[in-house]
Amino acid sequence: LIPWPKVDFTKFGEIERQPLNRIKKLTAANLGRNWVMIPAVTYHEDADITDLEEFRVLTNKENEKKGVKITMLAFLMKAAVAALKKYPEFNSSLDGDDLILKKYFNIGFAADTPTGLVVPVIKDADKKGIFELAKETSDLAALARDGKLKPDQMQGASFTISSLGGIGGTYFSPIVNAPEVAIMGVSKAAMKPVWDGKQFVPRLICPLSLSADHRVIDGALATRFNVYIAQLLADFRRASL
Ligand code: CAO
Repeated sequence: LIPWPKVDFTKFGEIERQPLNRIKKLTAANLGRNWVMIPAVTYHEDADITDLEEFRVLTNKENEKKGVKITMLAFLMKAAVAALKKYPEFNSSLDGDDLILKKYFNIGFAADTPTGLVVPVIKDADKKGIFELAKETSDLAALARDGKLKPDQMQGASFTISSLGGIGGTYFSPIVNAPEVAIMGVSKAAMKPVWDGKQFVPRLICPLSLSADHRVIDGALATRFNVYIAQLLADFRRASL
């Protein structure tokens, strides 16, 4: 690689120098390595979450007194666990010429904080219900924002979800969080006209973007995984099959 350009920016105008904090330095080193070393491809899919969002809003109304709001992220985690069980290659890591298949389901989620990006981890997400997942993600996100996450609360993820849906966006290409082999990006759901065979009907469509390490996961498998997640989100009864 040729050296990074060294420029005296003061020649062109006023500047301010800000040293990167510890989190930003760590993130930069990790993301830089992952971007260069992982041959990742991003696969996009649209999930119809009209009925799920209606159920989420209704359930939250019925449980107002419970003090926990169920979130789309909790359903995404549940759907991810079901898809990881169906397609175990996604719950793996490369170790030399071996693939390590994990029998546990720890789901990391990207959390935006004032000091940078951190990834808290929900341990044993397969053993937790939607309310529990929602409560734990919101507690961990609050700890993350306050800079109070302990190292073990950020370790051991086997798959990561990066949800930007509360902010906006249509699709994006998340960077795989090594040594994991895939990451699911979620953007903002929007009402879209969908053809039902006779007419266009308004449906709430959520964009999903799955980046996967091509050394482990080929395009057909990634697309099957995405299609399955979209089917689960469209009709969550499938998760009980
Ligand atoms: N589509 C549409 N709306 C969505 C949505 C989606 N996919 N996901 C969440 N929302 C809405 C919710 O309905 C909620 O709306 P109301 O306030 O009207 O109820 C609002 O967004 C907030 O949602 P939430 O409380 O469920 O929180 P969240 O899931 O959006 O966020 C967290 C939690 C921790 C993921 C978030 O705070 C965060 O940090 N996101 C950024 C992650 C990030 O930086 N990723 C990039 C990493 S790579 O650079």
